[in-house]
Amino acid sequence: MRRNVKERDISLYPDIQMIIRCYMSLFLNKLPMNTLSIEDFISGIPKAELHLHIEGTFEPELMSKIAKRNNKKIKYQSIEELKQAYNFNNLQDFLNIYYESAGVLIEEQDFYEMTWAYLKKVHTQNLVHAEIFFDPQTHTDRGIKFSTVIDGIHRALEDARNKLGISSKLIMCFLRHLDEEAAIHTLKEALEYKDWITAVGLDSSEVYNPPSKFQRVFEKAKKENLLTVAHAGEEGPAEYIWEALRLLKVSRVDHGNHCLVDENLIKELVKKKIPLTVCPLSNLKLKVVQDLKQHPLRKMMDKGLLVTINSDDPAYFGGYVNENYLAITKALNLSKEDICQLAKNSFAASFLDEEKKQQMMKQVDKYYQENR
Ligand code: ES4
Ligand code: ZN
Repeated sequence: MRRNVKERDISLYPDIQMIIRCYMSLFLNKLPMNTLSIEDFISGIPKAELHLHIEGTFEPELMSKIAKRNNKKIKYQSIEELKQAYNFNNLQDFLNIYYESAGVLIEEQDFYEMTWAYLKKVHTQNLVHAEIFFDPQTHTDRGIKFSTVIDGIHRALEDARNKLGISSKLIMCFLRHLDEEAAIHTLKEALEYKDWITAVGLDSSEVYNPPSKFQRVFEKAKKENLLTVAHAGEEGPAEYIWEALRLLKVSRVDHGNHCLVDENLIKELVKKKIPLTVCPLSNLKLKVVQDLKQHPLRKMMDKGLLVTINSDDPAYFGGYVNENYLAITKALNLSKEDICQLAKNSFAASFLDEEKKQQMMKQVDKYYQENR
């Protein structure tokens, strides 16, 4: 791991380092007594996750346990064989396995356990706020009741709020490979649980399923005071990001990588402060980028875009939120200041109220002052 020159040079001489630090902290009140490694710095910083599919947190071990309990067969002979199938060439390769695996979820308790496992995991990563997608149609199309899905997820979110101190918002996604009528039907079912849902989103196969296909259902959701977000510009073109802004009136764009080919679009996103929820390990696994060193995050930050780091489908893409921060930090040589900016962005871009956002951003600043 590369550190900046000043840190690397003095780290060769621990005694001298300590003397210099004592001197500087006493007289200049600048450097703290001990400096965290970049891994520990990332691990400890308070952060929010804004792009996370709950079905994408379903780890093979839990999947296997729930499949047995429900007498469901999974296609693969062993957990190892299943994990080996996680070798995707594109979004569709991944989605095929993701939908298949979700098929073992039957009871409310199953949805609870999957959600609770995720929250317990990220609690160890100092995640303090999560805005979570769920895909009701993946389950209702198999005969699972909408209430079974949302009751289980909601119960785990409440437990996390009470026992782990993690706050959360729920975002219901429409599957864009299905038609708009199906989305409208799903929205109607969801309205019974309006108090539990903050926003609607759009996910699944992007190419040939543009945001314009869902303009009416998003208008209906807006009329019900739901916020809107949409996956756009992951595999699809910049034009889909324009459509998400103009037709779906989104508050955030999920992914948004392909905005960089269109200077006018960048200007619009910057001017309107529309956040992009970027997912580095997802982009690598689904070959949206060939190498993390070529990831556009740095360019996005330099352009003044409000970007955040997220894990998307951590059970499939090889890392939760901290692993995403660390991988992109190493690939692009991000500094602690950059990481601090990204953590602050995660709150600024969230659906928390303004007072809470300010409070959390102050906490990040304090952490940075104490650990830089
Ligand atoms: C997804 Cl990475 C990604 N893109 C689109 N839809 C999704 N659903 C779950 N993960
Ligand atoms: Zn996603």
